[in-house]
Amino acid sequence: MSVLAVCTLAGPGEVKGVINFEAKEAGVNVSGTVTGLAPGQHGFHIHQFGDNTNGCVSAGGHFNPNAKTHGAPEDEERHAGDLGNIVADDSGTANVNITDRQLSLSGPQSIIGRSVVVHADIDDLGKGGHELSKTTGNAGGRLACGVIGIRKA
Ligand SMILES: [Cu+2]
Ligand SMILES: [Zn+2]
Repeated sequence: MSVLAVCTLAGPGEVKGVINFEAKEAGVNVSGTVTGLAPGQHGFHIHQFGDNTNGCVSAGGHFNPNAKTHGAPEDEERHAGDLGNIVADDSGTANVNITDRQLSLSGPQSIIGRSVVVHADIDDLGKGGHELSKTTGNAGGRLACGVIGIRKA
């Protein structure tokens, strides 16, 4: 039976959503909807801690179990948590459907118990030349976050 996980996104503002995770042959499928965004691209990552005690700040940095630098989802050199950007339409809704080979829902690098974070700005995927490009993609503030948990089937 495949492992299912889910994350409810919330923050101090209007942004919210639900993201589902399912382990498949081709990788982990990440799907769901985020609403309340400004139209355009927003950085979308798995962060290290499933801790929201001080809001999304407590989620820490990008989940990076292999000590890599920040990159694009298709890069070999990337944080495991680097899922790139989601794109909100004119109504502020982003429909997410990503299949990622570096994510795992089991074993020592499982993302269960960690956080999803949606950012205010675009993730430059490590290529923006900003001092933060190689750590965060310079994706700006944290609009919403949530802890990834095991989903009721
Ligand atoms: Cu992030
Ligand atoms: Zn990263």
